[in-house]
Amino acid sequence: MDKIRHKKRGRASQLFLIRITNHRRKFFSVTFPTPISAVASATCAGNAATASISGNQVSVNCTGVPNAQTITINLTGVNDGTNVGNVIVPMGVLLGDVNASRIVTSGDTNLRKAQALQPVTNANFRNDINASGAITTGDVNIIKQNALSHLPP
Ligand SMILES: [Ca+2]
Repeated sequence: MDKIRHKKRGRASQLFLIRITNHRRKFFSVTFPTPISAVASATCAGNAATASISGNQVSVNCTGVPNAQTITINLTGVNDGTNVGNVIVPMGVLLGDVNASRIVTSGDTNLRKAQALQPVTNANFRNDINASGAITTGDVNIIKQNALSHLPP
């Protein structure tokens, strides 16, 4: 299950979404309503990150992301050619929460089992928790190890 969040920030007309595109690399992208020409800097959970721009999408490569916390992705100096501003995106990170329910339960185990041995795609990559490139019992073990861990309210 893909994790897509719609957030409204700043100007009422400004809408963007964040999507985890590749959790192996802690790689996130933020989509803006207009093409972006520059981003001055990026951080994830306070750690320096790299940002790359493709049209109206800014991809952020995060490192040192803590588990079971709501982290903040900060983009400073986001420039769309007309406006320059900073963008703050809060995002929950929870290892083993395959179904994005904000808590690790048997529901995550069941969803992972349904994807067992399927090829890892953009649609089911959340099930490959250990980033091995395959959906196996190793992923279930991580869910079990993190059972009942949850994001803060
Ligand atoms: Ca869950």
